[in-house]
Amino acid sequence: PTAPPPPPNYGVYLVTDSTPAILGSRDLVEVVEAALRGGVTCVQYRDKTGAQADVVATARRLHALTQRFGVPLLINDRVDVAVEVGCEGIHIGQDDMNVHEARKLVGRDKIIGVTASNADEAIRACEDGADYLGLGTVYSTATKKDTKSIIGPSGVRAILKAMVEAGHGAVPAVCIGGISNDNAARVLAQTNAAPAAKPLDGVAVVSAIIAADDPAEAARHLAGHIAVAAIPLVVGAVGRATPLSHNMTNLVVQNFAANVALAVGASPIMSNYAAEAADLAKLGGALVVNMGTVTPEGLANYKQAIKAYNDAGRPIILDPVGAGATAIRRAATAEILALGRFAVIKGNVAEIQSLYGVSVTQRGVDSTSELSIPERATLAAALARRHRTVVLLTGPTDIVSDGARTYRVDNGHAMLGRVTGTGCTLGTTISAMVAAHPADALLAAVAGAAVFGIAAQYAVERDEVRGPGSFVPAFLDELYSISRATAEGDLRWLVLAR
Ligand code: 3NM
Ligand code: MG
Repeated sequence: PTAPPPPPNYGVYLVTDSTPAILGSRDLVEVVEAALRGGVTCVQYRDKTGAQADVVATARRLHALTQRFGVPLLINDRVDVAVEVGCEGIHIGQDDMNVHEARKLVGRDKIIGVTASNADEAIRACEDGADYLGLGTVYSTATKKDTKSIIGPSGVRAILKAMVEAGHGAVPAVCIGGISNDNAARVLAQTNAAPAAKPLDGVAVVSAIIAADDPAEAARHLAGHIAVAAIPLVVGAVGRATPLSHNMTNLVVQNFAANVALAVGASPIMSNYAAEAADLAKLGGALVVNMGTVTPEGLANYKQAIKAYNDAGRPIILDPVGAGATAIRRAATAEILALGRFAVIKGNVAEIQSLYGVSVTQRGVDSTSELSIPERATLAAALARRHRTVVLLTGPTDIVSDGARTYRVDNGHAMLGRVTGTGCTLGTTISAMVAAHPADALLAAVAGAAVFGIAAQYAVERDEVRGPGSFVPAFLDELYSISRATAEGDLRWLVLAR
């Protein structure tokens, strides 16, 4: 089944600059390619002065590249170039063509972004049908000398608030101007600080990437800041929504999974009877299909529930426990993968390899593989691309990938492997995060994996924890208190490795 194309992701938004002062003597397309490898999610080609034929030629090369990465290409100002190249849209400033004129030229389906430096401009752009806004100038910058007002993070926040009050809270927004790897985390924290009306969807940069010695590494850093900034937003959304976490799971973990769901702020229901799924799918939650104990009856129930959640447009987390262990499980997972769409597929290396079609021998349902981290990242990204999903590949380092963006989360503790059901309850945790933050299942999964792993780290440090038995209650306590603190924006505990 083919999923609808994902909405544009403005998280790490690259604006290009071809001037020698910023690009140097490098080839723009090569620099953008490196940036895309590092995790850039949206590219705006900005060349105010180049000759039309040159700009069109470069735009075509950039478009071939961004299409390979599944990332939108927008053209700054030069609407005719966008129309000629057929790329995904345009970005216009207050001094450029107005939105109505531009819309007539590019058509309904293209993206139109608009720069705004105050609430009036932002609201007018939204009313005119802008698809997203660039808010700035945040800090003065050598990249654009004719900037009008320097508004800082507080100015960005005021515009976001005005957008929500005017009923345009759903229009994505990024900020621009002087954002660097040194200040991105602070800008995001200040802009999104509680009570934030609406968080930023990303940051737009020119020199932080184009002028960097290593554009891929610079993009990777920025992507890390975006992910860390998303964690309190995701966990806070769980706390506010108390989303249903519907678990179709195995006998061993039902109680533990329900307690984990409660600890992270979700509302668990453990129901393996799929006739209920159509009603439950209407409640705004997410479904966990955990194939820990596969039976013919169970498989029929999974299939019915998956259809119900897909029909309702609600996310499903697939946990193909022991996928490669037996012929029965291989066949069952193949059947399920062909049948439905999944927001996240979570598994250890052997399970993910099995789903990808690598023949593996798996002992029991425990993880045994020895793949290196780059090999794991490649595997996760490949499976994610094939099924248009997010893959969470668990291990001492968790890998989370949507095929374009790949994160590693190094939180966790070996004690998680000495207790049954921690993998399964991670699936439950992810279901809560994705239910509350469906717009970006990748960052929701990163947030879930990070919070889960950090709770384990904190639990083992407690005096009373002497082994697996005392670990479990301590882990639940930490998960509970970390989720609450995170929802309130307290990130002091957070150690997220990129
Ligand atoms: N537009 P850097 S500031 C292209 O405020 C652009 O609208 C801005 O470059 C605006 O990331 C800007 O190198 C340049 O500071 C941003
Ligand atoms: Mg402009």
